[in-house]
Amino acid sequence: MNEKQRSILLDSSSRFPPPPGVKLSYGTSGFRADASILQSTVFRVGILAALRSLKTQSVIGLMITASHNDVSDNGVKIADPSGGMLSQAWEPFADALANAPDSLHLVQLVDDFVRKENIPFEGLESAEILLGRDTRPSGESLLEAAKKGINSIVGAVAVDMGVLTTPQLHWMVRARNKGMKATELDYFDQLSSSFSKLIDLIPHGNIVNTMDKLIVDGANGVGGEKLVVFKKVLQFLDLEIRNSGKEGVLNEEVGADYVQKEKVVPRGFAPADAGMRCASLDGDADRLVYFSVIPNADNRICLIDGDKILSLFALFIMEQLSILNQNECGGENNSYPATLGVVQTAYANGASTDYLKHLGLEVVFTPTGVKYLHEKAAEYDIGIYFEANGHGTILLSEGLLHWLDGRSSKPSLTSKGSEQQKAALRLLAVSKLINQAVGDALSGLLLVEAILQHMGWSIHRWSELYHDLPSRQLKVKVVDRSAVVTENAETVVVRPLGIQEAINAETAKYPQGRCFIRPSGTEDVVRVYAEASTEEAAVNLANSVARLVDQFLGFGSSS
Ligand code: G16
Repeated sequence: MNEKQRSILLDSSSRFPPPPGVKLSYGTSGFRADASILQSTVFRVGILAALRSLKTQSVIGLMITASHNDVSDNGVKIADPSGGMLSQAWEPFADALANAPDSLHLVQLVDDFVRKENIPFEGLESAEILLGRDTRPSGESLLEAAKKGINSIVGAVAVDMGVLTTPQLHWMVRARNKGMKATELDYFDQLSSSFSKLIDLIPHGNIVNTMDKLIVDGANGVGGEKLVVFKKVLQFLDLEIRNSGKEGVLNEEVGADYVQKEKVVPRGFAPADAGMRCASLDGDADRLVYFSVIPNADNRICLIDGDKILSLFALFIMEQLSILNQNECGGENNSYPATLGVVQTAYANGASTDYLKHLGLEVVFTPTGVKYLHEKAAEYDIGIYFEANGHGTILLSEGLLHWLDGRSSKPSLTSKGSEQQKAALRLLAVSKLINQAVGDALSGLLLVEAILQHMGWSIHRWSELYHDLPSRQLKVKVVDRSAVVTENAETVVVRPLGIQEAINAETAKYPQGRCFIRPSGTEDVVRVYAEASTEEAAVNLANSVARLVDQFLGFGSSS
């Protein structure tokens, strides 16, 4: 690092001292904490983003959001050139940078890392970082801190894209690096035109619920705001948007996280909505769940979670692949034997996994966190991944897309207007509609709507695909959540010693019992998930295991 760069870094970082006594970790999805202590962290992630852009010679994204967390929290994460999450290989550097005690240590860390990674750093190279933030009040000043961090690397330019959903920013980074146009208008254009294409390709006679209204809970966040704008250009969908941020508090008894965990109606919905098709976005619109209000049932809902969205997507993709696997004379067509796989986490309801396996699908498990699921799904020609909380997408390989649109050297598809060609066009439209960078509630919602219309299904028909096993999730506050170490995709606890045996003994008391604990990567809690044959049993199992967590990990109260 030359002298000029060193002195700029020393000077700027001395204005962003880290909060004393706080240790942060990059976590499931970037750094998250109370917004009041994040200035220094966000400034430093700005530096990291600039280095990542220099290293990859590509556009990088930096998003200020704490998604489903309380409005008083905030966070920061990086989008890599592909639009996906920051390479895991850089996470230790992110942790070290965020926790460097002072400017001198910070400059030393950057210097060492630049050498180790061979980052071009002569002050001649350029770097570009797209910045986005959600609607949290703290976002504006944190974004300024990020800009200061970026500007302290010579040659780096910060481009403020304004208030965005997290998936919009990921989409823009990906689009920019592919040489495509990448404004919000381009995003809406691509989504609405591919949605219209899917609707055009619906077999005659199937369209039954085109006129049915979909009611969306926007979590009082950015997703609701964006949908209000998007609705104006969207055809073939009757949308009513509630909790769009005008009145209520972000994520407070609204949004996908609340609906999925509590299984009750969010604010703004009433018994009069019983039977309607409803959907809920989370605070930064990267998660989506559906629900319907149960009539006369004390605010309870019939939840359609990420597992069931995954199942719907899988059925549609399988249908298209099976059409493609036949030739026009009804024989087999193996010119492109596409691989299809689905990825879940331990939170997936056991009934969903059984259902997917019963369909003949390959189901694999990873730890929680889109970064793990996405990586696994990318191993297939078509990889569908979803967390039960509604975070997921479908990835389609370049090889498959080339074949579908006739660019590959393999024998191509059959004649214009054939069923095979329509199936190919549907998959191509899916690849444009569903976000290829990350889970995206807006694009996921449009795909669900298109598939329901394609199938001619109501929300009730969809929900009947299988019946969830009763489940319960709890959070337990502990002294130090990092004391919990898990393995086997978070299904087994190896630290503290003895707790797994105690969990096993408790679980064995319940028919169809399944239970695990894991430290959250976004909140300062240990999470408990329990499943059993009845509602009461699932609740009892979760409560007993929460008590075990208290006993083993210090004091605390489960909620
Ligand atoms: C983030 C991650 C998700 C994860 C969720 C909860 O979602 O992107 O993959 O499921 O956090 O993680 P944890 O249980 O570790 O707190 P979001 O919507 O908050 O960005």
